[in-house]
Amino acid sequence: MSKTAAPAARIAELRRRIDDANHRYHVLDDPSIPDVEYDRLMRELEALEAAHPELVDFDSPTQRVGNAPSAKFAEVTHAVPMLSLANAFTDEEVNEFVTRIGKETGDDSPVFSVEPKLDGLAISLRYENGVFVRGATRGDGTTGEDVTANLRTVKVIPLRLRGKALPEVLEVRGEVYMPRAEFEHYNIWALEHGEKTLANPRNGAAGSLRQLDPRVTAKRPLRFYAYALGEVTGAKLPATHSQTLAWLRELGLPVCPQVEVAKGVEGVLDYYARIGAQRDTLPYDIDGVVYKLDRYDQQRAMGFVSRAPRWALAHKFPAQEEMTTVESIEVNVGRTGAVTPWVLMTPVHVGGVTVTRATLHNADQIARLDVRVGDAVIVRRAGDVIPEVVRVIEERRPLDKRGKPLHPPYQLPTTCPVCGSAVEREEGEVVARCTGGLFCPAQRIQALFHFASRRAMDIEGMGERFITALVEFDYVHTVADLYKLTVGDLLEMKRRADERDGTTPETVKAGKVASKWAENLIAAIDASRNTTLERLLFALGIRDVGESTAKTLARHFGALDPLIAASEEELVAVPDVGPIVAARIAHFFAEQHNRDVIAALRANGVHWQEGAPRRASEGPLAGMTVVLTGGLASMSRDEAGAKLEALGAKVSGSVSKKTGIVVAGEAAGSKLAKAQELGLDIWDEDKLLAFLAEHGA
Ligand code: 5U1
Repeated sequence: MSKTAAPAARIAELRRRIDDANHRYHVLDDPSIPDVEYDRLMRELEALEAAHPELVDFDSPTQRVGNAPSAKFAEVTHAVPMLSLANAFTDEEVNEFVTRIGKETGDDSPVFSVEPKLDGLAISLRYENGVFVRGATRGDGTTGEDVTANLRTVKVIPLRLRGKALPEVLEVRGEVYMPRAEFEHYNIWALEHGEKTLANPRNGAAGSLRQLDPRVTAKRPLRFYAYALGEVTGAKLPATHSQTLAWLRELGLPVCPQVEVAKGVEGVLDYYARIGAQRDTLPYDIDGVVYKLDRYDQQRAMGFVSRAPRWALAHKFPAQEEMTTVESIEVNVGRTGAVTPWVLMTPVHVGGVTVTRATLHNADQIARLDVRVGDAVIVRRAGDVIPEVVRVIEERRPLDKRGKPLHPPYQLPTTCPVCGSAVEREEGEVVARCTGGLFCPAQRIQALFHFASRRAMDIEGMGERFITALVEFDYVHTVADLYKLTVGDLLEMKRRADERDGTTPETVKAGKVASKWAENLIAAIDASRNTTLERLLFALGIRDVGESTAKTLARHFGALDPLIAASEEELVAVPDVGPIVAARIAHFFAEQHNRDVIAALRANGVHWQEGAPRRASEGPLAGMTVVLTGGLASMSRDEAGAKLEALGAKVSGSVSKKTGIVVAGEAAGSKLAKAQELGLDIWDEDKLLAFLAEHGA
């Protein structure tokens, strides 16, 4: 249809094409048109609707974000109550559940639909004749809050269902959640834009939906997975839950890709173990898995007890949140001077590990939580991330005789507890920093620790105790001083540290062990002199220059001096370097003391190979993102990554629709599965080797 066709017809076509592109992009993860084309269609639709306001429809893709914040949410009575789930924590409880079903249905190996239990917020979506008309929170199960305007901003939630035979009424229940990576990205963005950061993905999801202004929700990276039905009229339901999920997918609703069917108790426990093993690598937080009897006739036979179906069970992973008491509030001073508050707590067992410390992130978080000494707090440990305080239980706050809190609100120190320099917080920054720079021993220790770390200069044996002693006894002021150390220095320093700590006795054997230790360490320092430009750049600890940026800079400039001489404009031209990072790099090299350190490193024999600049637009894999997964027989993944990068590729750790090639080695797992699901180009090791050989890498 041409653009000159009647506006109503063109508007209908644009809406259909945009809805289709949204579905392909957000639900199927398989974009059909480039972003620029999408933007163009959207702009054309907006212009047409602006010119013909009488044609604007509530379900138009332009109408996702309204602009009137509401004063409060209206109440919604659910046509069919939103259920809760019985919980199980042990295999025995799961066994009892399956046995009970076996007895009551006569099926001794029943089939279950098995699903991850997402850690988000349960909601209900109501579609009438295919159009999304209302969305509500679970509330108490009978009455929830009307959050329609906010849910309309969640792009994976279709405003109109797909297909021809649509039910008159379809209520879909599911979970709104925030993917872990998107949560991290959001917080980085929020820090850069002076907005409040989110405490964790679950709070992020729940808090975002409860915003009175949908424009705020629209900025939050929310997703949704459907997992159950509410009221349905005007449609014949399938016979099983798994078929229902397939039907919901056809209607354009997102369903979690990890949903499976499993048979009997062995099947469900196997699923529990597999999902448990993948838990830290899944893109979203979960707190267990859910088993649902698949056949609806069997579900009906089992019925309900109060609000929980007897045909479903949540099998929870060990708790990742526990309650404990704050014993003191301390601060750490990091490599860049960042002052990070944390709490020392009464030891508590969380998710299988005893924890005594939890981070409070920054002053904003302290203010938001109002954590005080003596408070009872909920601490949360997710995957291998640092435990964090998520909530204070205010009712348990210790009070004095007059009923006033025993401890005042906590304030960050105004001077650095390590070096006494002022602690300052720049305008618009969330993080407060010690202004002592390398004068501050804490910053010096962290800078050395980072410099020596495996992915930087890779100096084996430089543990924290040793580095602390080097700084405390004044053997090194800058990282370049490491290369002036002698075996004699190390032995002398060790003797002083032992004397002070009253540790090792002076025996001949101890003396020999110490000599060997010192010789090994000096040899490791010596070996690190021969390095690469990208390792050196990462090791220097320039703020916001991580491994990936260091690699890009090394490739782009080829040598250190042109990078030192580069202006901010030249730096912004480097892929993935934005104005803030460009300013940080330029500022770092403009400081005379940093240039002195680099000169001293060179003078002390640190060297690396330099070459011609290689811009990202060069090489046979230029512009291509490659993910390596599984084990390779012929080389390590790091080596393969370096070779691919030398051919222009960007090597990434996660698979997405933007990934160009996935190299799958031995025992590749969830990344390979995702690549297959997205229909990406997948190479085995032979294909990789042939490609590298063909391009002389
Ligand atoms: N994955 C999943 N989570 N979840 C929560 N399925 C599921 N089902 C639920 C709930 C409360 O309830 C159904 C049994 C209706």
